[in-house]
Amino acid sequence: MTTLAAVDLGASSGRVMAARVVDGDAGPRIDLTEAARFPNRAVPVRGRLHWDVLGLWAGVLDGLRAVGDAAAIGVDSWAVDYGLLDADGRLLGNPVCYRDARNAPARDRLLAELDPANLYARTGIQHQPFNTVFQLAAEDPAALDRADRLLLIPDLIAYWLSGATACEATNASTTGLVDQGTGTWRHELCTAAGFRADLLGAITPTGTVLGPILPEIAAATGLAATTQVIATAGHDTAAAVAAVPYEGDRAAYISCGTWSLVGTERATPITTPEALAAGFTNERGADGAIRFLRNVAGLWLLSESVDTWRREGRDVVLADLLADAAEQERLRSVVDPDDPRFADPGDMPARIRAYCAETGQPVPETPAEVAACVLDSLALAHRRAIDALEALTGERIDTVHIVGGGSNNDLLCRLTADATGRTVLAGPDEATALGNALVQAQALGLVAPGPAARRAAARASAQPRRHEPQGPQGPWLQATQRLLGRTP
Ligand code: LRH
Repeated sequence: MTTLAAVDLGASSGRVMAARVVDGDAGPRIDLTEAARFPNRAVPVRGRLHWDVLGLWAGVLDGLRAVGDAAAIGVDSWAVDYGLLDADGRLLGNPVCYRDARNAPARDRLLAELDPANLYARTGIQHQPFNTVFQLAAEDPAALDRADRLLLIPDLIAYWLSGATACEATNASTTGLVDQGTGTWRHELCTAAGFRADLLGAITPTGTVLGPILPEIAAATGLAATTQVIATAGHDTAAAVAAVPYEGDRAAYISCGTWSLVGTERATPITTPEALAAGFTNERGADGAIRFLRNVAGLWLLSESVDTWRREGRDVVLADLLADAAEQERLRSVVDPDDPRFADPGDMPARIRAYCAETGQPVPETPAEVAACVLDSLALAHRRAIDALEALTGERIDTVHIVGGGSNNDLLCRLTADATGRTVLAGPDEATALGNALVQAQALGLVAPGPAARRAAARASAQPRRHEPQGPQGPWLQATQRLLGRTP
């Protein structure tokens, strides 16, 4: 039995999982146990939202100490964000959070210069304000002058662990700077965004063994000096998609947490004007396949609501809130979770109420009413994305795999089954850590190469829960039309 450490950093928490590769009857599988979990949140300082990356680093070291013994370590995190290093490898300030307000004007400026449809055809990446290319266009020029190297968050942690600078491929694809055909940097986009292309190193294939941990890390964690650091699928969504336990064809995934990433995997990208208009992106998967998906603002709306209520001094217990939300009248009022007003941190219940008032719907007052509105709306947004997926790919979808933390939310899974009229298979909840570990296991030869062997190991590691759709489709269809017709 070999133990691997999967470091998974999310927007609201980080964790270090001990992943044991076990040879079972159904072939190799991975048993996960949590070694450490620590909170994460964006911190506003002088009008800018930052990540406390050193706090996360301390959590990673604590977690590795708790794992105690590991053959290898892989790190994944949310996409697009980065740290800048000087020529001595020192971090030039706290990374800025992708939700910072600086990005949208920079995006609009760059899109006015670069034809949006043409940019989409080149990179395959949807024009989200937080794409690294737009963040860099908004970056302080003095910091860019002083910088010698840019590292995306998982690559930064891997650098601190190993001393090796990498730029792992799945996460690199989210920057909006990579050519979707060749998989290499498009230097003219660096110039357009106003930074030197040599800040970016060569793109590192997913699964590359970067080298052993530094002696100081071995001393700090008690891990053996031979512990290898592996460039696993560094984009958390790519790691989660790598662990979807598909049972057959015609399946889509929803990697559900802060975001709901709704998509399928394909051999080729779709960069038509229709795909651009429908909000779809073409990111790279662990095996180089395309993750054709749409970002839906996910449980962020609920977690920000809960934070607001707690700040107001209310004692909110999530399980009770969800039980109460399940009892509410369905589809009483719905919002478009992707409305830009919900993107920034803040008083989400007030924004939801304002949206409902502006669109002439009943205004949800109690936490249970707000939670019901959010979950109905998310289920509807899932439906909208799945319908668009079918239309854009021309392929039917019968089954929807919900993986990630949101797969533990039975109400959301049930509502998604009802709203989409499709079977929902829920779990694994730790799909990201599982995918992270599976890619490491393949790099070490513990699981055979290729997607088929990895999927078999994912299936052997997880037993999804099945939700069949209940009730008529009519109300969901009408609510979808109502939502689209009433978007303020
Ligand atoms: C989910 C995620 C998503 C990105 C967003 C910035 O954690 O990585 O895939 O679009 O964060």
